[in-house]
Amino acid sequence: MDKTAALEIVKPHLTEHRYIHTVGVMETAVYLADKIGNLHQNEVELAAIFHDYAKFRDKEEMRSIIRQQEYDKKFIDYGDELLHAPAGAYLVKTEIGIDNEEILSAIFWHTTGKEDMNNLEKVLFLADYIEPNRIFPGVEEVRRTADENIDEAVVMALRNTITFLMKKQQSVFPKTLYAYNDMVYKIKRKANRGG
Ligand code: DGI
Ligand code: FE
Ligand code: FE
Repeated sequence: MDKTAALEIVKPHLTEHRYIHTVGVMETAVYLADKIGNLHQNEVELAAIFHDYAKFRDKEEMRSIIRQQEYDKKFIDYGDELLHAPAGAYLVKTEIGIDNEEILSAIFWHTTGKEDMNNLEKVLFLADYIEPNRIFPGVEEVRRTADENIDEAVVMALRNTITFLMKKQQSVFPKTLYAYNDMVYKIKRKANRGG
């Protein structure tokens, strides 16, 4: 499926605001992927185009998908904002017919992150955070960092999200903390080895 066809398919599922966000994520993800170098552009585009596919689905429908597929129950317990990522991955597979596991995994983890993220998972997670239509405190610093070092930028995005949730007295999905710890550890280990 090419990007034009994918955008036409996703459009009726999104509000105009969310569609504009989606195009921003797509362009940012391709930009970040170019820096990394070893990703397939079409996979990057499709992951980005469909990442918020389920954003406006009925919450109970999404909960029932998570139960039926036996995904981690914590996706239901830690706040409704998390539902659209795993439910979206499932619906993109079953309704759109995308069965590329890399794309599906990037969509599945795009909200929370997880430990040991691969390049496509990092690119989508970060692009979702820094695409040009995002405006919130700290985003400009993450954008600048993304130009220099994608891993450092992912850590900043994770740190900001965790801090934001904590300030609002909200719980933090465990995998988000694992993602943060895992990447901080790997960046330190790399620095200690001298590159
Ligand atoms: O779907 P988007 O708005 O483009 O972005 P997203 O999929 O990253 O969702 C952002 C929302 O998810 C935002 O309200 C914060 C929330 N969120 C992200 N990580 C966690 C989280 N909420 C909880 N409870 N726990 C998390 O770890
Ligand atoms: Fe999302
Ligand atoms: Fe998004």
